[in-house]
Amino acid sequence: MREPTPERIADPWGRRTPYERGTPWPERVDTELAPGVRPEDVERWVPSASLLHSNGDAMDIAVAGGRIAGVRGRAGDRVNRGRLGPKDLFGWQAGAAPDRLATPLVRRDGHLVPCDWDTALEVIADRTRELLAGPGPEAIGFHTSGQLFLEESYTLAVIARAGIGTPHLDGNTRLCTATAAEALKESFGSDGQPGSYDDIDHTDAVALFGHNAAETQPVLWMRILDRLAGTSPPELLCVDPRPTRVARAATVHLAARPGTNVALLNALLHEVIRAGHTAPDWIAAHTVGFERLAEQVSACTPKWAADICDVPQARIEEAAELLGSAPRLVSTVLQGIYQSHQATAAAVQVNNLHLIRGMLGRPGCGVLQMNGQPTAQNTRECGANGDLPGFRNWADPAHVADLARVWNVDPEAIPHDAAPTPAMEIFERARQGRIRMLWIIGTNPAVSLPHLGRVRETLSDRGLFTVVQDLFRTETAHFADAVLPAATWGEKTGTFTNADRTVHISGKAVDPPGIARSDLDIFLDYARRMDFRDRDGGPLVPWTDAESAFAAWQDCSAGRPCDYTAITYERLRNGGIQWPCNAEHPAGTERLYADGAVWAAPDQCETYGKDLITGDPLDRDDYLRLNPHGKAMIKPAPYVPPDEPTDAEYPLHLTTGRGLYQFHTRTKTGRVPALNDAAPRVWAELSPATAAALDLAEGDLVEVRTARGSVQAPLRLAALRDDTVFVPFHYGYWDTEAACGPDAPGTGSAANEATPTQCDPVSQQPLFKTGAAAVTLVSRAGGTPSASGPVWVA
Ligand SMILES: Nc1nc2c(c(=O)[nH]1)N[C@H]1C(S)=C(S)[C@@H](COP(=O)(O)OP(=O)(O)OC[C@H]3O[C@@H](n4cnc5c(=O)[nH]c(N)nc54)[C@H](O)[C@@H]3O)O[C@H]1N2
Ligand SMILES: Nc1nc2c(c(=O)[nH]1)N[C@H]1C(S)=C(S)[C@@H](COP(=O)(O)OP(=O)(O)OC[C@H]3O[C@@H](n4cnc5c(=O)[nH]c(N)nc54)[C@H](O)[C@@H]3O)O[C@H]1N2
Ligand SMILES: [Mo]
Repeated sequence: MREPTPERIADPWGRRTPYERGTPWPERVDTELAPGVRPEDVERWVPSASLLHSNGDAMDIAVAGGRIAGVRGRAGDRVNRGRLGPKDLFGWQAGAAPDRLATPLVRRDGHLVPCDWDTALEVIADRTRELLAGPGPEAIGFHTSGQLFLEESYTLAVIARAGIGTPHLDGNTRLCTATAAEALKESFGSDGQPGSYDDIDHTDAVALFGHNAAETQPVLWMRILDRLAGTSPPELLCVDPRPTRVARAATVHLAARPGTNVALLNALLHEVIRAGHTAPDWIAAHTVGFERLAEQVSACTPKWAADICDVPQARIEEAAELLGSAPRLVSTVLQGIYQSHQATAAAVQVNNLHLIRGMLGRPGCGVLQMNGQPTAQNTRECGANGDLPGFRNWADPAHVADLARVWNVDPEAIPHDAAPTPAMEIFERARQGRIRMLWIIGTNPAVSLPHLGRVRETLSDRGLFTVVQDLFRTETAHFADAVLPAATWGEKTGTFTNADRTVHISGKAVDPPGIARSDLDIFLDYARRMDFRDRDGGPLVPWTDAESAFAAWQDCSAGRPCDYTAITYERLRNGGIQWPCNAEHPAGTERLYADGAVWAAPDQCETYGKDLITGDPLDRDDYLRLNPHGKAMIKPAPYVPPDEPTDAEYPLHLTTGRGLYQFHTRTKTGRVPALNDAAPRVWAELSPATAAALDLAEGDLVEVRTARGSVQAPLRLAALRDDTVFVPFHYGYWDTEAACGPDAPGTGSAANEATPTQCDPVSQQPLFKTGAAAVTLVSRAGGTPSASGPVWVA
C-alpha cells in the first residue's frame, strides 16, 4: 500500500495503522518521487537508511536518468516497516543543490581559491609534517561528526590515534550523545543500548524524558501513535518544559522547570521505592548499590521536588504510580536530559529506575538512551570521539595492548595517559594556540557550538590552520585555510548504526559533484601521503575501500560488546542487523542485559566510572570495591542547583532545541524547498502571560539576550512555562561575510550566540539547554514566526 506524500509536510506522521500489544507493527510504505518521475521510470533502487536523525529508518534510493529521483521506505526492515518522516522524504534533494562544493579550495592571499586534490592534500600533509617535527602530535586536533559512515570513523580513529598519535580527536557527538554513552558506562560498565525499538510493540508504558520524539524521531513517534490508536494502548509519561506533541498525547505531562531533572527523578525513585514497586530478587541477582540509592532518595518526597521543579505534587505522584505499576516499561532519554543541568546524573537515574524495577532484557522492558546524530553510535564505537575503538578502556593497560595488537603498533603509539580530549577542550586549546591545526569534518561549529563569538575568535586566528571537509561552503568554511569537498549519502557506500544497535548499509546511487570524494577516500589518500606505518614497516592503514575498511573494523570489534564479526555487506543488503552479531549470535541481538550487565566485569568494562557530581575519574581500585563481580551499578546522585540561576537582569531560563522540518544548521534542509519553506526563519517562544507582562505580542521582533550574546527572532506564543524562553538552534547565516566577518555584531539568528560554554562535568557535553536570558522588544514588525511543526497552539 503506498502512502501519498504531498500532505506529509502538513501531516508529518501520516495515516495510522493501529496495532495491539504483542503483535507486529504493520507495514506502511512511504514513497516520494521527484515531480514527473513515475515508479516505472525508476532504473534502480539502492538500499540505504536515514542520515538525518538516529532512528535508522531504512529506505531505498530511487535512481532515474542517472540522478537520485526519490526514496521509498523499506517495508521489511525491523526499524520502520516502510515509514519515513518528512526530512527523509524530501531531504535527498539537497545532494543536487547547485552550490555543492565540487573542488578543493585553498586560501591564497586571503581568499579561498579552487585547486586540485594534490595541491590541497599536500598543503595539509606539509602542515602536519611541520607540526609533528616541531611542537609534536598534540598540536593537531580533529573535530569530526556523527554523520560519517562507520568505515570513515574507524579509519580516522586509526590515523589520528596511531598515525599522528594525538589525543585530540572528538566530534559533534560530544554535543549530542556523550551523555548517553557516559550514562550507559556508569550503569552497565560499557556503552551499548540495552533496549530495542520492538519494545514499543510489547510495552504497557513509555516514559519520554526530555525527548520530543514527535519532531525529532517521527517514525518512532508513528510507532507510539499506532499503539495509542489500538485498543491496548500504553500509558505515556512526558517530562518536558514545553507542550510538545508528546506532552499533548501523554497520560501525565510534567513540565518541570528546566535544569531540575535530577530532583524530579529522585522524587520518582523515592515514590517507586516507597510504594514497594521494586524487584528485590532482580536487584539482588544483577545489581550493586540499591541501598545507597534508597538512602539518597529517602528525603526526596514529591512535595520536596514539587517546589524545586515547580510542578504539582499530585502530578509527580501520578507519574510515579504510572512508572511503578506498569508491568512493562520503556524509557527514552534525549537532549532535555543530556544537554541540561546534571546531565549524566539525571540520565543515570533513568537507568536506576529500570534497574530497581528489573525492567531490562525482556520484551517491552528497555531503556533507550537515545542517540541524535545518525551515526553517533559509530563515532563512539570506532573511537572517533572520547573513547578507544571497540569500547576499550583507555585506563586498562590490557585493553590498550589489545588495541595495539589489532593495529600492529607499539602500545605507546596510542595516547592513553588520560581520557581522549573532549571537543570543547579541543577548541579551547586551539584558542590558546596549543592546537595549531584543526581538521573539521562533517560538522559546522560556527553555528553549533555554544558562545559563537568565542568560536569565531578562535577560528579567525590565522595562526590556527583550519581544514573544513564538507558538502557546502558553510559558516565554518568561511574561516578555513583549506576546504575539502566531500561526497555524501547516496554518493558513497558504507554502513552505520542507529540508536537501537541496528546496522544498515547505504549504497552509492550516483557520482558526487565535480571531483568531490568520499570522506573515506580523503582519509586514505592523506594516510598514503603521510606514509603512516605499523611496527613491522607495513602500511598502518592497509585497506583501500569501504568493504575492506569494514573488514578491518570487524577484526577490531571481535570479542567486544559491539561485535560485528558475523555481519556482512551481503547480509545487510537484506535489512538491518543488531549488534552484537557473531558466531554465538548469528542473527544479531535484540536486547542486552537479560542476564545482567555482562560487560561490567572489572577486566571488561570501558571505564572505571566517575563521580556523578564532580566528574572526577575513579580508578580500578575504586571499581573493584564498588563492583567486584561485574554487576549493573545503581549510582545515586543528589540534586544540586544550576550554575547560572535566573536573576533580575536575566529573569528567564533559555532553552534551545529543534523543530520538525529542519536538521541542525540547515546545510541540507535549508536547501530543500519543501522543508525550508515549512520553517524558513528563526523564532522565539514565550508563554502568553510572560509576553503580556513584557508588553510583547505574537510576531514582534524580539531580542533574546544572555551574558554571551543575543539572538533576534519573531515571537511565537506557546503554552510553555512562564519562566522559560525557547529558541531553535537551526538558523545560521547565509550571508557569512556579514555575520562572521571581523565586525560581526554578536547578534543574529543563531541561538548559540547566547548559549553558555559550561559542560556536564561527567560527560563533558555542553549544556545547550541552560542559561539565563532577558527578552526585549526590537520592533513591532517581526513578521509571522515559522512553524516548528503543525503542533503549536498558544
Ligand atoms: N527534526 C529534527 N530531528 C532531529 C534533529 C534535527 O535537527 N531536526 N537532530 C537529531 C539529533 S542530532 C538529535 S541530538 C536529536 C535531539 O532530539 P530531542 O532531544 O528530542 O530534541 P531537542 O529539541 O533538542 O530537545 C528535546 C526537548 O528537551 C526539552 N527540554 C529543554 N530543557 C529541558 C530540561 O531541563 N528538562 C527536560 N526534561 N526537558 C528539557 C525541550 O523543551 C525539547 O522539547 O534529534 C535528532 N532528530
Ligand atoms: N543551542 C544548541 N546548539 C546545539 C544543539 C542544541 O540543541 N542547541 N544540539 C547539538 C547537537 S545534539 C548536535 S548533533 C549538533 C549538530 O551540529 P553540526 O554537526 O554542526 O550540524 P550539521 O548542520 O548537521 O553539520 C553537519 C555538516 O556536515 C556536512 N555534511 C553532511 N554530510 C556530510 C558527509 O557525508 N561528509 C562530510 N564531510 N560532510 C557532510 C553538512 O553539510 C554540515 O555542514 O549541534 C549541537 N548544537
Ligand atoms: Mo545531536
